[in-house]
Amino acid sequence: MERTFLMVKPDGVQRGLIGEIVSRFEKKGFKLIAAKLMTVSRELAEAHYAEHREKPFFEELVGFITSGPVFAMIWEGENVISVARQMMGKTNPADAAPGTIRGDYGISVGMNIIHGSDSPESAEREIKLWFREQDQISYEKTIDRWIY
Ligand code: RTP
Ligand code: MG
Repeated sequence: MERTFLMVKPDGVQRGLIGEIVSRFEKKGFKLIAAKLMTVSRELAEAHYAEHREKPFFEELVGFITSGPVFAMIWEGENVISVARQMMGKTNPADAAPGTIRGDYGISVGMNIIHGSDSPESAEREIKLWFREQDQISYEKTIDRWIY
């Protein structure tokens, strides 16, 4: 079963959106594998956003993600990587459809509430970067037979 890395960014935590965001993925039928509230070091932020190192917004991005606690999560389910991206909406909340997380709660591209892995390769890399193996919980949910 596929897994993805999702993170409520500092703006989402400050605005009290952790519960709302967790609730959306729970209700969809995905399974929570790991979660933690944490502050992000500059080192971790730079590693996480390494693909954007040369971009003009890199400093702003690292500054933002280290500016307050984030809520990091691993979620599991069929096609969870692409479906979670759809549930998040487009990167710029101005382009994100109503009904998506960024479409419903975001205004600016710099503070767009949530991060989600954009491919299987990113998901594997990010899960390893953010969580230890022993903090990822494998368990049965009996409701799964009503989902799959
Ligand atoms: P994320 O990685 O945070 O989940 O967002 P994403 O895949 O939708 O977008 P990505 O292209 O990976 O960009 C990472 C974050 O950089 C900020 N950004 N700012 N000022 C700008 O033009 C600009 N472009 C991107 C956004 O906060 C985006 O989430
Ligand atoms: Mg991205």
